[in-house]
Formats: sequence, C-alpha cells, structure tokens
Amino acid sequence: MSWFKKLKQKLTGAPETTEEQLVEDVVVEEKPELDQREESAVEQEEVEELEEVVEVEAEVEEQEEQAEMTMLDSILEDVPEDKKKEVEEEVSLFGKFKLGLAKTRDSFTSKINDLVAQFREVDEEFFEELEEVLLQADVGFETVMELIDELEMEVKRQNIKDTSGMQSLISEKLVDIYNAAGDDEDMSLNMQPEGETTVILMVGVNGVGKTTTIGKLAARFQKEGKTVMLAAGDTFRAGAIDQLVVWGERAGVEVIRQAEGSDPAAVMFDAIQAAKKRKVDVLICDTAGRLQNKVNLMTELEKIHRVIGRELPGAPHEVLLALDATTGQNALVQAETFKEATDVTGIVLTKLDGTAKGGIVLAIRKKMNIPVKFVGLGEGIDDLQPFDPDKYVYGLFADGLEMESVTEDK
Ligand SMILES: Nc1nc2c(ncn2[C@@H]2O[C@H](COP(=O)(O)OP(=O)(O)O)[C@@H](O)[C@H]2O)c(=O)[nH]1
Ligand SMILES: [Mg+2]
Repeated sequence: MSWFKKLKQKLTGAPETTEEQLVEDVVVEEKPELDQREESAVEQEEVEELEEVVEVEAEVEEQEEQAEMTMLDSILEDVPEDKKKEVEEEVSLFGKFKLGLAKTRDSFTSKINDLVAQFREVDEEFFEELEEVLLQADVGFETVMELIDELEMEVKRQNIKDTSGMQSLISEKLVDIYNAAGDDEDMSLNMQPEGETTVILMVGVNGVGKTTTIGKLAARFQKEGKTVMLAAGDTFRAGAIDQLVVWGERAGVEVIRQAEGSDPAAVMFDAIQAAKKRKVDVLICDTAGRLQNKVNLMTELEKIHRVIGRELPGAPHEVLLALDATTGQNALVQAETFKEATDVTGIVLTKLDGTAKGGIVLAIRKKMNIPVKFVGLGEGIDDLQPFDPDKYVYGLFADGLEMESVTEDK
C-alpha cells in the first residue's frame, strides 16, 4: 500500500475503497457521456471508431480533472459528513506545511523528480544520486545512510524494477525513520492539570525566533481558551522587552517586565508571583540569547531555572529550544550547547519556510534525541504548527505524491 493510501486511511478512519467499488464508480461516470456522444454520432459510419476516440477523450479529461484536484481534496471526498469538519481542519494543516516547505520542495523534490525521470530503473547509480540529493537538503548523514539501506532492502523485497513510485516509498520510509528515532516519546507539551500554572521557558541564541514563537504560542493557547501571561526575561538587548510587549498586545495578554539591564531571574520571580496570584494557565518566559561563552549561558540558565523551580515546584514544565532552520548544521551545534547547559524538553524549529534545506528536521531528530515539538512556517501569528512527520513529508513531496496517487488510482 502506498504512503498516500495509508494516510488516507489514517485521516478518514475508513477502510480502503475496494476494487469493485472503484470499477462501479468508473462505469457510472462514463456511461451517460458515452450515450450522449453516441446519439450525435448516429449519422456517422464508424461508430465504433468514434467510441474509441470518445473513450480516450473521457479518460484524458478525467485525468486532467484529477490532476487538478489535489490528493487531499480527494481524501475529503470520501469523508463521512459527521467527520468532515475535523478532517477538513487536518487537511488545511497539510496545506500549511505544503506552503511552508515550498522552498525545500522546489529544490529537493524537483531534484528527486528529475532523478526518477532520468533513471527509469532502480540501480546502484540511482541510489548514489539520491544519496547526494538527500545530503544537500541537510537530512544528515546518518539518516541518509539509514534511508538508503531501507530503500535498497524494500526494493529487493518487493522486487521493484522501475523508479516510478519511489517518491511514495521514500516518504513512507522517512516517516518510519522519524518515528523509530523516538518511539516512546511524546511530541505534545507537558501541560499541567486545570487550575495549575504551566511554565514554559524559551531558550536559544539571538535572532532564532524566540520572541516571535512566544507570541505565536500565546495566541495559540488563547484560542484554546487558556489564560496566558508572558515574562520579559530578555533584559539584555535593547528593544527586546518592547518587542515582547508588542506581541503581548497583539495576543491580548499581560507581560511582566522590569527595566532593561535588570536581572532576568528577578523578572522570573515577579512573573511566577503574578501568575500564581492571577491563576493563569500558562506562563511563557522569554530569555536572552547571548552565547558569548558556555559557562555564562549555563550559569544564567541555571539561575533562572532555580528561581522558577523554587517559586513553583516542578516548574518549568517545558524548556523549549528555538533553532533557526536556515542556519543548517549550525543549529545542531547550538542544540548540543544548550542541551549541556539546561534540560531541553523540546525543540521549536523556526523559519522552515525560509530554507531549501528543510531536511534539517530529520537530522535534528536523529542526532539530538529531543523531539521537535513545533515548527515555524512563517512570520504570521498562526504560522507555528505542532510538528507532525506525515504533514512534513507531505510538505516535502506534495506534487510528486499527488501525481503518483492520480496515476495509481487508474
Ligand atoms: N520566515 C520566518 N521568520 C521567522 C519565523 N520565526 C521568527 N521569524 C523572524 O525571525 C526574526 C527574529 O525573531 P525574534 O523572535 O526576534 O528572535 P529572538 O531573538 O530569538 O527573540 C524576526 O524577524 C521574525 O519575524 C518563522 O517561522 N518564519
Ligand atoms: Mg527575543
């Protein structure tokens, strides 16, 4: 079964359409058209020949129609009424990943498509070229090796000869590899039960998108009906506090702040007191991202951590590390540093929309053993999405998979 079919089943919760049903659909669709054309052709001698032409025409038309209809639209067609809204929302998220990964798809997938076109047969050379393309997309050495091994095995097992259908196989294997890297791991946020405050600490170097992500998260929680408070812990950089205040205004949430240059741990102290007093559901804390040396970073983060934990036992409940996807392998180095400095519980990979090397998600997953919990797919307030390997892989391969699914249904 192709990746697309599996996805379809997952989304609709329905078993696959049987061959019989498919045949029935086709017959019902084609008949009236044939009848009409037949009538107008009564005068002509070679009805049979015309019928053939009509059939081909109808087929081409149908193919064109289906190509226009995206793969996900076709999923929606099969959804029962009572599930439609839910699945529609899911499908619109697939669209968001598709949009956000346009740059990566343009370079990465078009190269894979070229490969498939160039090499009709799956052979050693095909795999070598594929390896090269994957490495260029920053998928990471280990992941690429594992993927190629898996593909070679699958090709042998299924006795696959030609390269059509490879996009689907690669998609499936990428999702498998992603999931296998952290089987027992939870990608959702560690939220406290109702009535208790969840504290999220945002860390990462300057410019990676911490403050922006906090703003997006605040809006997200609010949409879910939660009360939110922000702590302006980046007291170091001029303008950093104001920037958070602007996001706070945009999302309509209170921002706890002190003057520029004050001790970030003191801001956290204030914020925890205020959060307890107002009984807010979520407190999100911004921090400064200066990384002139690891010792300073460690001391500062440790102090912040300690103060938060002392004022609210068990907090912070999440330490989210923001990494900028456009920095490629450098993001991995940063992740190492922060992992040593503090207990990072999740990664927010920002600016995926701004890079052609979106394969970095896989490299991070393989190397860091920390779940990517959110990805940034743009600068807008709702451009932060929970990471989902299926949506991500769809975003990488959308066009190729859609074409495949159309031909596969034939
Ligand atoms: N395209 C894009 N830009 C982003 C994203 N997240 C953040 N940015 C931009 O990155 C820049 C730095 O963000 P900021 O939140 O100030 O980073 P901080 O220094 O870590 O707090 C800003 O111009 C943001 O608009 C994203 O997901 N996509
Ligand atoms: Mg900031």
